[in-house]
Amino acid sequence: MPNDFSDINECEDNTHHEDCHSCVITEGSYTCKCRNGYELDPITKQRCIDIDECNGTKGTHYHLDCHKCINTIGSYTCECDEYYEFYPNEPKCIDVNECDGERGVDFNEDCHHCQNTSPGYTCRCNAGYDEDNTHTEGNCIVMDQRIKICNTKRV
Ligand SMILES: [Ca+2]
Ligand SMILES: [Ca+2]
Repeated sequence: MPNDFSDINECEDNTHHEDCHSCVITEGSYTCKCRNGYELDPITKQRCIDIDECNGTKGTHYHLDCHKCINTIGSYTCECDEYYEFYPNEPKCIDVNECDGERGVDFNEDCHHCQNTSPGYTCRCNAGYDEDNTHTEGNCIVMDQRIKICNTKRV
């Protein structure tokens, strides 16, 4: 007698869903294993759908240092606050070291000794100057000429 309940192997026949990353045969059907950043569609269990990490909890589903989470297919990316930059190896924001940059471009031209802080930077000044570190971008100002101040800063 021939075997009546012919179990079609959707994985071998390539009839499984195209969004099924790794087809796994089950009794009478199939399910899928999904790559990182995807989860099994809870309804059909036969395809992989993107996880919206940004819908989850900061520090759990997306990085604690991700300022503004933006979902992408298979992953997510971040927008960073001012004075921070996106760290490409991990989806998070890191402080910009302005002091590594160019005087008058990345930090104030009048800042004598730039010290990186997070965020921004502070300045240590030569004798005869006041340190103005009331802003995120520190600066040195000639004593008693506080009007002159700041903002020879980057564009
Ligand atoms: Ca995603
Ligand atoms: Ca900084």
